[in-house]
Amino acid sequence: MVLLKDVLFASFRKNPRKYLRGKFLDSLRLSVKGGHGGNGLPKYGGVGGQGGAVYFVAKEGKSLTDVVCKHSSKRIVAGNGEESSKDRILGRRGLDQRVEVPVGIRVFEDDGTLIDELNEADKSCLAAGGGSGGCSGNSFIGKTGQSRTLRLDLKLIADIGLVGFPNAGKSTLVKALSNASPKIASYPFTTIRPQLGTIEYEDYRQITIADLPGLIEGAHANFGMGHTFLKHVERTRLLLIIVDVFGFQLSQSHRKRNCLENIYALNKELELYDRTLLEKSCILLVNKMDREGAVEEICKYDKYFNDLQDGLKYCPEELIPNQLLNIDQVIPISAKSRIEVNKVKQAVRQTLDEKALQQLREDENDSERHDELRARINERGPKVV
Ligand SMILES: Nc1nc2c(ncn2[C@@H]2O[C@H](COP(=O)(O)OP(=O)(O)O)[C@@H](O)[C@H]2O)c(=O)[nH]1
Ligand SMILES: [Mg+2]
Repeated sequence: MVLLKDVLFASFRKNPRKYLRGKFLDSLRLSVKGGHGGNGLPKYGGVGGQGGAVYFVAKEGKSLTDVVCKHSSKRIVAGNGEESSKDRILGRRGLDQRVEVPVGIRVFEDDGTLIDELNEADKSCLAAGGGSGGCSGNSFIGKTGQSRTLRLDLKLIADIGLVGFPNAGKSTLVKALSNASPKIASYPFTTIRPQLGTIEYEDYRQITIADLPGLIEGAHANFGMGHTFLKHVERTRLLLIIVDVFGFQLSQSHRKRNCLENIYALNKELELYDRTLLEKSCILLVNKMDREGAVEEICKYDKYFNDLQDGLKYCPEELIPNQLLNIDQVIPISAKSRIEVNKVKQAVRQTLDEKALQQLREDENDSERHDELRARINERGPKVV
């Protein structure tokens, strides 16, 4: 019998594939449950099968939207263990559920406790264990599986995070530098999801870059898309800050900001999101230098790019940050010129290589220091290996 209620619900229920198409998800709550252990058979000392477990497995090319499309109820339950029977004394283990998630996922419990990070392809984590099968130790009664609600949080893993206000030329640059094909238009907010591109070099070295859209002045107060995508900057090793040499005006009701003010505004937004982001190395790109009058415009401000402290005298009070960006290099460019884009390509590689070398030296020093310490302890007391 078909109830009216079912008909109504069916018509209201959205098709998850359809309504999620094109939507970028970077956080998802799921409830997971391990399978119930099968009961044992006391008469024959039979042991019930262990309940199946739920695992998250990181896979390249997967998105959280794929997870929702596959498990639209957002409840994932593994199979129950088989009961022990006369024909099969040892019950079979329940079927495991392996949920494929994107690389870069962090798994949290509902109370915010971090369970695991899946930063490499094929890495897996146990989301919910199965209940043990019934045996003599538990009166032959199978146990229930673990049940909990987990939050999956995605942070893209890219070497470089590209940060700038709308229309600065982020998408144009990512497209010119890499194999990504972001949308480009002369109106703000063309990119509403982060774009990942890979920069390839002749010696096959690859560097990934993330175009992080939607940042506007006042994002900390949740204007525009707020800081939605800034969390993806946390895991990058280098910040590329890009500004339009002619500045930016969000709308008629907003003040027009020149390019120096834009740098302070970006600085402020990064600081308000997470102060530690300002400790990252950063390269400043002043874009659209091919446009008429660009050279005159940049000459007004360029001495302050390398000395942001001095430029603060021109910074409107509401934009003054407490801590200034750590600018390594300033490159005036035109994202439309191949030669200049190539300069950026070489500069980012050089900076990243230098950072990697520095890290290596620090690690070596650390290990030398450990060796020294170990030797000194061994001289005094029991041997430490
Ligand atoms: N003249 C000139 N226009 C540019 C340059 N870079 C980007 N643009 C234009 O600026 C507009 C915004 O670029 P887009 O890459 O979509 O900016 P986004 O919002 O930061 O991603 C587009 O019309 C681009 O064609 C440049 O170097 N020179
Ligand atoms: Mg864009």
